[in-house]
Amino acid sequence: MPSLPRSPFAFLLALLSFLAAPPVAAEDGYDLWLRYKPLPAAEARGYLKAARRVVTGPQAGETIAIAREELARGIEGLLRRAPAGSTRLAGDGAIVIGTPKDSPEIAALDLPLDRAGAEGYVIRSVRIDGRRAIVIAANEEIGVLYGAFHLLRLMQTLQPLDALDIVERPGIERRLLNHWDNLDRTVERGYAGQSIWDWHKLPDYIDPRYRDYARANASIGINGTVLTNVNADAVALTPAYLEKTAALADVFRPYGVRVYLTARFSAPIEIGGLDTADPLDPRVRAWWRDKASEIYALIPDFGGFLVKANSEGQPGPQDYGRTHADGANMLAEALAPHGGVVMWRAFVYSAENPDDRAKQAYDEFVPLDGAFRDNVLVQVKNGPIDFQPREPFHPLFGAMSNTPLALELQITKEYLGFATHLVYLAPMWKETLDADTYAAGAGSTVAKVVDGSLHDYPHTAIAGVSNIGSDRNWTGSHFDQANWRAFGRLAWNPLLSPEAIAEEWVRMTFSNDERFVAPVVDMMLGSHEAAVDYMTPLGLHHLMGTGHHYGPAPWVDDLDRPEWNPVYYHRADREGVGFDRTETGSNALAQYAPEAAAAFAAPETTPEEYLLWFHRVSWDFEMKSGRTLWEELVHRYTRGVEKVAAMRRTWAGLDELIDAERHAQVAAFLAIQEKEAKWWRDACLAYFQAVSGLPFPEGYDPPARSLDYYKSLSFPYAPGH
Ligand code: GCV
Repeated sequence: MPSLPRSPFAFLLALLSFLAAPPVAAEDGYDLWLRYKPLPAAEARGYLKAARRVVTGPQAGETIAIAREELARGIEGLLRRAPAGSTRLAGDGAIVIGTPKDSPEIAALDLPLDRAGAEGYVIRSVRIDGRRAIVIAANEEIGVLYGAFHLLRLMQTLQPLDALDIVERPGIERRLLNHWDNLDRTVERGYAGQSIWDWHKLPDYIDPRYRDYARANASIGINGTVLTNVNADAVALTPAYLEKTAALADVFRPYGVRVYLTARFSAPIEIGGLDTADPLDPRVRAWWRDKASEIYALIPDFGGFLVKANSEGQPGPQDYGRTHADGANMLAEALAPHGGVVMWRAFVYSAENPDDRAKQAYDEFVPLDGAFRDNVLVQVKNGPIDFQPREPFHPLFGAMSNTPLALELQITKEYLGFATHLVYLAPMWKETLDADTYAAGAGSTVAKVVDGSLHDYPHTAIAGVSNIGSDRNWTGSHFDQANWRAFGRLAWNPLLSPEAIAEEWVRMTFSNDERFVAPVVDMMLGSHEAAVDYMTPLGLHHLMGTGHHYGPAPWVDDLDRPEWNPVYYHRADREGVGFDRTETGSNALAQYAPEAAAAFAAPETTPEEYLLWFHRVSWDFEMKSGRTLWEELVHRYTRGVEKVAAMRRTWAGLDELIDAERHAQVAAFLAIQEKEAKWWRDACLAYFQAVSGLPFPEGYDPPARSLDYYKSLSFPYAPGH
């Protein structure tokens, strides 16, 4: 217990200092990274010299007005100064914002706006009529808003504001969230409450959250959102629902966020009264053309359709003996006159096809390369199976030089511990973006395929399956906000480092206190590898519980479709474990360019994190550590649990540096994560031990419970399913 000061004077001093430094106020996470809490006094004073007033031109439109308000809000919060808005310069310290069309000051400056494109911006320290100012200039209003958020980020993260000389433009044209939100407000693979779209009350009630959602997205450069689940409902395309979508589009428009919808392929039958959805039937084509016109009459900047077809039970062109290209092109033709695009998903695999599931998308789509209309993008998940904790990059990225490929990432953590596990996903996404496809020689990274620089695509896109819901903190956990932000930041610039993104997020979301920033960034950077260790180390994959994907179930072998069973993926038996995808097995390896495949060709030279993805090896296979494969498996599972325990300890020691409310929730979630990491470890090792018949290596605790116990657990109400 702390000792009380002895003299009354000392007591008074202690009391005064306590009152002068009130505890950090509780926060519920609603403000995300846009908190604008007061900066330390010295920095705030310095910034006020450079940024005390916002100046807009006389013709400024709605988006510039939003940028002005945002800057004003930032200055007021961060610098504790009510900023004077103005259309005139008056002394030093103005932030002059606008485009050459609406701001005479900006038009008169010689700025490199040709390098900023339609959505980019220039931020510069300048002198105007002898007065020191900062300009945020862009070709279009949305660039001004993006630039305003950039300037605020500099202040929020305590960067210098003198001598600014920044030119930014996004690397990818369409940076989209994909909501897997259903019209009844359930969210497929959603762990943050209900859907934020309150369809029933739309279009008459506009929840203020919609604007905050658009604002948050604009702050990280996300410029589109697919509102509905890819397991689509045709009702979303009925007139009543299009009106609702139009109401959302109206809210999002000034923030540069366009709406898209998923198109159910059988909609012409379900809501159109036709008896077919055959893409070559003229009546079907006419129906989609009319539907597109109806949509654009309500939403002139509608982005287009996202389609899941002939996949996991969804209808599609193959129901009529047609190809994916036939289906996509029909929709593309309907959207083309209005400027819309089709994003056609390559996530296909079939129960009737006995070949390795990992090969099926490539086999179906590569023969169609070049057969798609200009306004079609084929949307490909990062890996060939399904958002596993670790997958090698999808071979389609190296094989479709004549078709724009969009990259689909999953922000929601379906296979990575739902909302309660702290797993920062940027390092995983970077592995895909940086992977070399060798499509056009060395250096043909997935990032260069996706951003169009390798094949000069007419359109480029990247999609993140949203983790947003109605929870007060938006994403179900405070740390999952970092994944939303990281997706936006990488979509804007795929070259950014996970570390830089984590650091700015920590500073903006929690604190600039170095005692907090460094350990938390470290925790985040190690968190993905920790999850891989305690869930699916060494290239194992799809060991999750049936349907809901919560927790371990490597023993499942009785589901209808072979590839729904974990045993299909790990193939463990007395002799060994792993999926042989070399030429002695499924030969999925042949779908990669020879230079890329070479890295995975032999078990001895394959990076160990992909070993069991590509190879089946015996339990006594010697690993780089000198351990046998079995010992290494035990080691990695154990290491994963230890890493989570270490994250917990780190976090516990940071309690005085941030508000108690958020600290407590993160601490509680880390406790859940540690418990579940242990469960993963014990259940998987109990199973693999039973299969291999090997003794538990010395120095490692055996599983806490019997294999039968782990098998008996059931989760009928796990969320998101
Ligand atoms: C939207 C996985 C998920 C499904 C999801 C599907 C897809 O299979 O478990 O919930 O469905 O991927 O991406 O279409």
